[in-house]
Amino acid sequence: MLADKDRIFTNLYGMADRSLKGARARGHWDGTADLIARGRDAIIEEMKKSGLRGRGGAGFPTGLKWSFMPKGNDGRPHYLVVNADESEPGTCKDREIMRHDPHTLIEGCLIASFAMGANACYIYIRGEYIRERECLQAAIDECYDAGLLGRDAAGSGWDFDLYLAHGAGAYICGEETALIESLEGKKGMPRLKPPFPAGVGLYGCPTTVNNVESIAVVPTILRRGADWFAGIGRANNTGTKIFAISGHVNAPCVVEEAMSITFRELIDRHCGGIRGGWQNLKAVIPGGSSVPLLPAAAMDDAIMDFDWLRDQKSGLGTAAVIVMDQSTDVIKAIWRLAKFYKHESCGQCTPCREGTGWMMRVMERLVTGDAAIEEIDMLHDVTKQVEGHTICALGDAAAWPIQGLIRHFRDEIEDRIKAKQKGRASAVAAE
Ligand code: L3W
Ligand code: SF4
Repeated sequence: MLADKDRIFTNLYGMADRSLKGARARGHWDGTADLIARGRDAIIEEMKKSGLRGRGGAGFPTGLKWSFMPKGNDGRPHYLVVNADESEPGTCKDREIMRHDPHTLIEGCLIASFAMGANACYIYIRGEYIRERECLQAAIDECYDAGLLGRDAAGSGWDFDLYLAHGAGAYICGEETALIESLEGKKGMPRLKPPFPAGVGLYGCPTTVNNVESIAVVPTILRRGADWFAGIGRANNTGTKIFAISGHVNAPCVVEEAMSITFRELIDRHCGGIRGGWQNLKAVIPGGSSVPLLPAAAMDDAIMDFDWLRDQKSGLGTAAVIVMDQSTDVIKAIWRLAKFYKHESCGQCTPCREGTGWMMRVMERLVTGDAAIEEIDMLHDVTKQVEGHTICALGDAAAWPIQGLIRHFRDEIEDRIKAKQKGRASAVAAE
């Protein structure tokens, strides 16, 4: 369990003043120039030591990612891009940071940009986040007025500009290279990787794309030290983590907790338990719609972190925990996700463009029971044809929830098909 003194996001619920004055009172922007004076290499080393892994879904080590940025000056500007296109179903954690704690993100942008030699940073914010955009812009304006951004930002000697760019409602623009395309004014379509953005990113220049939460924790890690951050959670899964818990719990919430907290403690402590009691739990999607669901039995001793959930063939993803009780039609729930991915596919690669539609249509028949039993294996085969064969991870994200459904709820799918067949046979006999 996370002690109050270890919370990074001290205004997650908007109970305090989110303005610069309030943020300063809570310790933000305190000695920023001194943190920067440590130098690029020292900052990147400290981030590596902290063990921070990206909070946007992939869990890639943040310090390592920063170290991919070229060290020397090859004449190209460097950029930091903050991925605030929070669109993963179930995910609403970055929203709370931008609404209520924008200064920790802005200070993080300055420090991270300095560490990577970037004089400019773009925050790409989800188009629907209008209120968050206004909060963030107001905070950015305050920072320019106070000399924390712009020339000699925060007295650090580093010139730094921060821009806010608005998305237009496409989920795929949360994929880092589609986001870059969109920032460049083009249609948001993912690029092939490699080259990775660190080599060829925004306008062909070295770019690092990081999630909002990943950047917002940077100032506190540097102030309190990598060892403090690494001491929370467990090896390879360190630090604090914001969970967004929705669905059939008594009190859905967004909460900052220790990484590797057990599922049971997370739900009992912060959500008042499962609706109807723990025996009523049916399944959980532990990390946003892109990771496979797990059945109740697997959640008994579940540890909410990257490695434990990966070992269960699921994942921490964005830490959007979607809880489903016994009243849930899990087949229909996964069909709804299949529909989402079909709608959000950018269509540029065949396995995803065709596969998402195909998977959605079979899922539709599984929901009503109007499928043949053999179609379950056929559907699984199709997910395997899509997985790993596409330009970006959306193809995998569309395949994995269906694989999870078949892995854990095959009986329920078969029962529905058999019940439908039996119903049909009885109707024919009655005629
Ligand atoms: C340089 C190398 N850079 C990897 C960088 C890469 C990226 C990061 C992670 O997808 C996942 C996806 C969604 N040299 C590098 C390198 N990098 N090798 O490291 O890369 P990768 O490919 O593992 O993941 P990704 O493409 O960033 C992200 C899943 O997250 N997801 C989706 C979340 C959606 C949101 C949202 O709503 N905005 O976050 C949730 O689980 O399915 O698997 O930066 O460049 N050799
Ligand atoms: Fe577009 Fe899907 Fe291919 Fe990604 S996997 S590039 S979303 S068609």
